[in-house]
Amino acid sequence: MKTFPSHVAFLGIDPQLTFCEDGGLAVSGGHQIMPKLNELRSKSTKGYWTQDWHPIGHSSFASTHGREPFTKVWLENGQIVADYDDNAEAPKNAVLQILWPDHGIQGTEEAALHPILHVPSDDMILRKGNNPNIDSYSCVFENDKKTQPRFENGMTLPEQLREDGITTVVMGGLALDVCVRDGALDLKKEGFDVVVVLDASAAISSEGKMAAIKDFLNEGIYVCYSDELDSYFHPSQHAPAP
Ligand code: VGL
Ligand code: ZN
Repeated sequence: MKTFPSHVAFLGIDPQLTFCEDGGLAVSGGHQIMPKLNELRSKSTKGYWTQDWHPIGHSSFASTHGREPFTKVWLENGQIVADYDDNAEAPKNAVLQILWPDHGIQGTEEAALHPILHVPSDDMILRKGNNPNIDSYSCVFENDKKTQPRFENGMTLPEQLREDGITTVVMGGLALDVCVRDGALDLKKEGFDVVVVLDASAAISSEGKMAAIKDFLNEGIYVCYSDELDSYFHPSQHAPAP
């Protein structure tokens, strides 16, 4: 097995039971990506993970507002100020929120990283979604696009990656069309090379998956399957072009 060069790190996004079949916010195909994440992790010297980590009654939960899951609303300081309407202007200072079923509740069994994952003890885990009033999809910015999730040591993910000499991130996880998408786009904006591995990710919807891939390609993010990574990182072993 070939390993990644030392400037390349593995990043696993929210690979939690809560996003797998039978979890609070079940993504179909969730369990099946876990062996792929193990394989990618084993190819990298450095590993980073994120964990969706919400308090009970989080403002992103439909139940908090007595609403149906998957409705779209405008939130201000965690309170609904309007329903989302395709034709209406965005209320000032409000953040668009899809209301989710309860998921990723701090300390619950289903919020833990998936039990089949091999997570070396010095890997770093970034918990996000702690603030009851702000949802947090990306591993770089919360959904207000201002505040940043931080490791226990106080560092943001881009700061930690730079300190660790990482320039390229190979990522996968759940959900491809929400947290993987937003994290990949923000890491690219921060100047990292980003590779999203499709067979190590699963999406909430197929429309969302296609839209995310379109965004990745527009922004210069690489999209591939796990069996393509060896030739990507070790191009000298490519067959010569015809
Ligand atoms: C996620 C919706 C809500 C994710 C987290 O990890 O993709 N999606 N919270
Ligand atoms: Zn969440």
